[in-house]
Amino acid sequence: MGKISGAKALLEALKKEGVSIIFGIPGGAILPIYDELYDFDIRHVLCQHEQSAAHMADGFARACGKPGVCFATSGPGATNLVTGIANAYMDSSPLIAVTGQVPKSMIGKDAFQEVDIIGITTPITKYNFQPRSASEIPEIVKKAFFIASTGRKGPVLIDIPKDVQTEEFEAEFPEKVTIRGYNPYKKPCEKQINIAVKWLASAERPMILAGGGAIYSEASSYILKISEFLLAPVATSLMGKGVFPEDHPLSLGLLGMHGTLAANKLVSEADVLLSVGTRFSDRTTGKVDEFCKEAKVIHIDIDEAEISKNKKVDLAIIADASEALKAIYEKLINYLSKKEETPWFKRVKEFKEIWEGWIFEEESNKELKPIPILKILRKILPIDSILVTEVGQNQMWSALYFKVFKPKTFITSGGLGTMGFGLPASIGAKAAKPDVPVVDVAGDGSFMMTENALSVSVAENLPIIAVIINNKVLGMVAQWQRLFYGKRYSAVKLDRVDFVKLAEAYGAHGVRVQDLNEFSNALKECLKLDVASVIDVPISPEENVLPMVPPGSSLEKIMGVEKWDWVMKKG
Ligand SMILES: Cc1ncc(C[n+]2csc(CCOP(=O)(O)OP(=O)(O)O)c2C)c(N)n1
Repeated sequence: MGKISGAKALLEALKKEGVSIIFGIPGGAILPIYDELYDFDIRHVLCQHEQSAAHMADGFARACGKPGVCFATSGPGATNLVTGIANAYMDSSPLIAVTGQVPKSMIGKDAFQEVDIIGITTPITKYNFQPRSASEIPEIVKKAFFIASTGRKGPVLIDIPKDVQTEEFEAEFPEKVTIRGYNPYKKPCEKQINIAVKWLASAERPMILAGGGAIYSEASSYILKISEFLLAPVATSLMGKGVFPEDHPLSLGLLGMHGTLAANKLVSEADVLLSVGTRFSDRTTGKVDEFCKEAKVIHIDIDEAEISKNKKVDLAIIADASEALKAIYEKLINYLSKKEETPWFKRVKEFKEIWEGWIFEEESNKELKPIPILKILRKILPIDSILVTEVGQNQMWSALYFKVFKPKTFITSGGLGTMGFGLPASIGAKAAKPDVPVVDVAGDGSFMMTENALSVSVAENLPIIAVIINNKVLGMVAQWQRLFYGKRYSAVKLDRVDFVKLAEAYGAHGVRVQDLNEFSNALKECLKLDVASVIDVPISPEENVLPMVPPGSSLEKIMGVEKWDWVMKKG
């Protein structure tokens, strides 16, 4: 190939990894790379803030499974990426962040726009690199993609000093890399599979808990097979939403602080829990000492560090979830015959009927309220549409009441809970899946955190629909103040922005609706547009997300389900 610069080598290497889109903002320390980009056949999406660039790359990755790429300059550009990188790290999303750095000779001298981004991101990346010569770049890029997209996925940062970007070298691009001590392809151990099969086969009340790892490992089909074979109901963590079709008779929906009545109640009745790719976060387990006390817990995870970190488990299978479930299923079907109608399944049906009867009963009026808003969204959006959320009540209403049928069609900031994630992540998801509608369900507070990404959506022709469930407060904080702090509403009132005018200022379509009919019509209208749109949906600031398990309580202490006391006691 002859001599090329480090900058060009970076872009060539990214192309070889199949990168077709990059989200970023240029600046002095990354200018050689942007100069090369001028001649490159890679789409660059110019963002308004690096946090959004990282969330866009993250949203892209979650929608299509391939690593997303973002660029930033040194110093403030790099530090602005930090929230986005931490967000991707907490949710195991594959992300490649490339930052410019001051020249090598100036590192450590408090040079203009110098920051130790390697030091800063060490705890929030799966790995990070700083090439000291251009010749290292091809191998580093290959390694970065390998690390980001294998095993437990996650963000990798490459920080490139400016003089390394301009240095010329005789480039060679490796086809493959190996990394000492890093073996992401873990096969399930047969002995452990046998034990799991024995336990599951003899369980009277088996249950499956699936998390984000099950989505990343494409384990859906085996979860479905095992669930149907054993009549084992499936609950998911927030990150696992979509791995099991939520209209299935064995779907219990979300488990945890804002889980469904069925999932939270039945998990403590299960006698064997098969948990797949979930980290037993406190939001999922409630008080962990009380979580699923009666059951033998099997934990399948690719990351050994997760085993018994939060929940002490009885059997660990450290392996790719899909492979482990395939092995379990194939043994199970030789071991026993498919279960038909069990008392446990009857109980599942009973709980589900109560739950669905409540949330899906016809609304008697047209008032804008969270549940019917989510119901309308589900009714109108095609099945493949991607729903992204912000953080707060909007997120939990979506998780509870918007049924998802396919993996990768529900995108949310589960681990870090980053307000401002949704809008840029939805733009990234739209870039990954241009042919499906992408809707960001937002709270007014979250939306304002990265609202300038709307201009990116318009300028770059990546149209999304933002549905702002506008309660004019920091709703989830207000809910906690209402329920746990005696209604002392400290620092939660918003109502500062006209979102219709704001949308118009960015060149987007803006509309405010007054009732459910208007909302339906506005949504249908926006789906026909090829520009970003914002639907402002005013609701009462008093709405709560219920049911809810108070923080630190066991999952059985569900608030907001008093009318089903009788069924709770029966168990
Ligand atoms: C960046 C960030 N800052 C603060 C918080 C704490 N927080 C969690 S939910 C919430 C309120 C969210 O309000 P809004 O976006 O309006 O959504 P709502 O709860 O009203 O649906 C806040 C402030 C957070 N999660 N993220």
